[in-house]
Amino acid sequence: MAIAHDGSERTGNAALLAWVDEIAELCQPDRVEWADGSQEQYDALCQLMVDGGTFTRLSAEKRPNSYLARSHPSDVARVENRTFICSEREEDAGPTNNWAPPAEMRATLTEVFRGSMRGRTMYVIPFSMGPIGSPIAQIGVEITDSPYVVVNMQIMTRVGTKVLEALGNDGFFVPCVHSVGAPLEPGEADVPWPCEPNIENKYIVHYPETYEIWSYGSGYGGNALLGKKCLALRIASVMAHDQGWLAEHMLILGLESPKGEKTYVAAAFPSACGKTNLAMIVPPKGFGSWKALTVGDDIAWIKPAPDGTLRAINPEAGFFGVAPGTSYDSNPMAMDSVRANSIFTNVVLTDDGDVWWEGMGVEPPAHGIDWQGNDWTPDSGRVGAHPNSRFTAPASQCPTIDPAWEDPAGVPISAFIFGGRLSKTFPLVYQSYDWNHGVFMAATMGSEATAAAIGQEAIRRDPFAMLPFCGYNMADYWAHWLTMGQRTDLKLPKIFRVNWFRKDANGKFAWPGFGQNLRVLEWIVERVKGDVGAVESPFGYMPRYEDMDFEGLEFSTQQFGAITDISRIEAAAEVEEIKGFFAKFGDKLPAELEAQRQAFGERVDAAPPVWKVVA
Ligand code: O2Y
Ligand code: MN
Repeated sequence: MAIAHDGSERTGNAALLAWVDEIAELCQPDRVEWADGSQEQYDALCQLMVDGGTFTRLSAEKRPNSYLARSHPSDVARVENRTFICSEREEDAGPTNNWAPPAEMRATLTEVFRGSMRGRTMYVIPFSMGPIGSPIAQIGVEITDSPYVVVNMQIMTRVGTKVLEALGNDGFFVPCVHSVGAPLEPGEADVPWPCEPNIENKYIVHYPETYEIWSYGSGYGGNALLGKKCLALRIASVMAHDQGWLAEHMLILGLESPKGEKTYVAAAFPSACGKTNLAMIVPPKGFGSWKALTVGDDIAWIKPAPDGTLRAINPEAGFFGVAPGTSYDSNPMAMDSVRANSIFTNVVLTDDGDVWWEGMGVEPPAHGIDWQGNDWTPDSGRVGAHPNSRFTAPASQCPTIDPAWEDPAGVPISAFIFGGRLSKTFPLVYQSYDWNHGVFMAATMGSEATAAAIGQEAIRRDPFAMLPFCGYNMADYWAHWLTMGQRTDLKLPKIFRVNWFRKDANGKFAWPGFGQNLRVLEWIVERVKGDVGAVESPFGYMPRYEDMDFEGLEFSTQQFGAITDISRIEAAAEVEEIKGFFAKFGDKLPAELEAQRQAFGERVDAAPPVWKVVA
């Protein structure tokens, strides 16, 4: 018998009501509660979790209205080997995704989800990815048995009654079903972090043809907050392909020149390249006349506007950032964003009711409780915070949030920037010769392989930083980007690659990075406007020393050489390695990309043994 709930008082959307009934019937929760987006409901759910031991309320003085959660030790990150793209044909998922036949997966999941919410409340969360009503936004509805998910979704997305109003009686929504996979028998006590501890029993499943998401067994981050990686990237990348737009793993940054001109850029980086720091970059001392303003730190949805510009929204409303390494030195804006109204997961609890993590830039507490709930001291020989510990904070709390960050029309993108962590070969910055060359630069990006992986390939490729997030065949995704470049009605952004991580002959970073990266962004903005020079190199257009602004920074022409010289042998090795990488995509590889590889090879062959910006 269907469980009674007040859904029909909230929405006349018959498809939504029928789907909620169907999922309730399958998962057999004790009750159903709809998320209305109110502060009262948020506070009540937080209190429920404090009472149940999931949340610890932090000090009202030190972290007002903030909480700490500790996950189960087995449930600390996204589970890529249990993430599936279930397209009808295996080739449509492609060689970089796990594929399973959809009918088989549906049968498996029906059994896995049957009764999975017994003893729990099933929450229905209507959410908007993007400002409600924006032509670029999409509506999703997540069903979950985790109150932790509800409150995190309330920070990360726009949730509740207003979304149902925008959905109307026949609007489209992406259905997202989530269960922690820990039903309770009658009288059984709950645990602070229920989940399915066996990784083989976790499932993060996407049906790209029907735009559906099912997630089972994990309560953590990208596995459970289904608006983020599952909808905003994997499913949205398919929608974008179908509908002629772009769903990208990119930050969005507004750069204001001393003249007050605003230029927006979108940038993609693999993990561990300082993406969040760049999204909230603060101009360095002596370079204060440029301003940087944040629109988004992780995801960009970009649609052609009638005037041909590509306009981007941040589909999220909050930051789900990595805590370790975040400090007032590395990212003061993130630190200010988490001063209140935030949720911390798997960091250290200090004795005075605050939080601490490695790399926070403040002395560790003499004593605290670590991410696993154990007593911890700095000399315990263990980290206090899990390396993937997180903060969830409203984006509106970022002091440098861009005034247009919630503009339903989005912001016009003038440049795409792609990066990686590479200690040699790749210069600080270069611009593509044209759109197809830019797509080639992004398709082949990546970071240096760790010592363990060296031997197979020098660079771990992460095309467009989309490797775990592209919901279809990566080669078809490249083809989609190439197609966008053929549209004569579009004002296409210029494309750049950057590398903050080149090392000098002594093995030291050759570029100071962090706030100084704004100098590179200045060159990029001026290139977009056609206001600054460049020279042709084997990689692309590169700045000369005099094309960059080093005022206030001691940076010699020799140091500039250390981040711009190109070794012909190293570049030729890159041309060869890309051949092996492209081979994985077989016949699907767009011919334009192999042509770009060959043109790159010809430029490298024609270069002197050490190519220099000034010969
Ligand atoms: O580990 C997780 O579940 C989160 S992963 C994540 C979170 C915020 C932004 N980006 C990412 C990512 O993996 O790219
Ligand atoms: Mn990300």
